[in-house]
Amino acid sequence: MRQAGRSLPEYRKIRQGVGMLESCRRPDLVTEITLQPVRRHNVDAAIFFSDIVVPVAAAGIDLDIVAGTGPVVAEPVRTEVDLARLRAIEPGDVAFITEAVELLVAELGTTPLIGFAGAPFTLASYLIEGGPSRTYLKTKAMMYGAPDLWNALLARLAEITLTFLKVQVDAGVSAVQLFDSWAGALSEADYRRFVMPHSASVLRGLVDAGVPRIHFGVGTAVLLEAMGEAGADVVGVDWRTPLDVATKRIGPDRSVQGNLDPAILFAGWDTVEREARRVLQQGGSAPGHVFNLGHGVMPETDPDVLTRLTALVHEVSSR
Ligand code: 1CP
Repeated sequence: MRQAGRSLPEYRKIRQGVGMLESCRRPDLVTEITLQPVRRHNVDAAIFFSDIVVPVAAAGIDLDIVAGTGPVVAEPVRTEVDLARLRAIEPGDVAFITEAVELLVAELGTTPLIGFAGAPFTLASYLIEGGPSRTYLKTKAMMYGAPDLWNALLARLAEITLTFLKVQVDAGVSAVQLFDSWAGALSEADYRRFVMPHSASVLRGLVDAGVPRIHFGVGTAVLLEAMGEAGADVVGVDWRTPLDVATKRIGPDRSVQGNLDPAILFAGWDTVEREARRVLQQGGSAPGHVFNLGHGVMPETDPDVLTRLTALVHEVSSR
C-alpha cells in the first residue's frame, strides 16, 4: 500500500536531500525504494514507487510534491484556458518510468510488480483545488456548475492515465491499480454520472493488456458496486466495510483487496493478530482476496509489526 516505505529508516536515508518528484524521475532511486519494503517484509508483490501526479507533471502542469502536505499545483486548472495547459502525453515523456519498471522487473524475478495511476476524479481534485482538500468545494463546483468543462478535463485526464498505465504494462508490470482515493466524497448517483464513465474508459482501455486491474478508493461503501462495474477485476475496500458485506455488493465475479485499518497497527500485537485473522476470514467469502491495509501505511508505523503481519498472513493463508 502507499508509503509502506515511509516507515523505513532506509527510505528516509536514501531520500535525504532529494525531492519527491526528483526521486520519482530517477530510475536508480525508484528501483531501490521499491525494493526496500520487499526485502524487509517478504511481501508477495512490490508496488512501484512513484506518485499519482507524476504523469500530470509530464503533461505540462507546474506542480510540486511538498513534504508533509502532498501535491501542490502552482496554477490550478479552473477554466478552459487552464485546461489547454494539460496536454496529452507520449510514452517518451515518461521514459524514466519505462526504464525504472524494466530495471525492477529484472531485479524482482518472480515477485510481481504492481503499477499504478491516479483515477481522473482524484487527479482532477488536486488540479482544481491546487492541493489536498477536505471538502472538494471547487472540484464539486465545477462538476455541478460547468459539466462541459468538467467532462473535458476528466476525459483528458483519462487519456493521460491510460497512456501512463500502458507504458507500465509495456515495460513489464504484472498488475495495475487505479487509485480513486477521494471518490468517497461523492454520492453513488453523482459518481455514476460524472466520474464512472471516465474511470471506465481507462479500465476498458486495459482489457486486452493481460494484467489484473485493481480499482481502489477510500470511504466508498456506497460506490463499491459501481467501482466494480467500471471494469475492475479487483475492487479495493477500505476498513469501514467488512469484506463479506463488500463482496455481496460487488458481486461474485470480482475479487477484493484490503482491508485492515492502518491504525490497528498501533494497537499492540494481540489486536493486530485478531483483526488480521478476521479480515482473512471475511475475505474468504470473495472469489479472490488480496490481503492489504484499507489505506496507506502511516509513516509512524513500526516496521517490525508489518514484517510480523506479513508472516502471519502467509501462515494463515497457506493452510
Ligand atoms: O509505497 C509507496 O511509496 C508507493 C508509492 C506511492 C503511491 C502508490 C506514493 C509515494 N504515492 C502513491 C499514490 C498516491 N499519491 C495516492 C493514491 C493512493 C492513496 O490513496 O494512498 C494519492 C492520493 C497520492 C497523493 C499524495 N502524494 C499524497 C496525499 C495527499 C492528500 O491529499 O492527503 C501525499 C502525501 C503524497 C506524497 C507521497 N507520495 C508517495 C510518498 C512516499 C509520498 C510522501 C512524500 C515524501 O516521502 O517525501
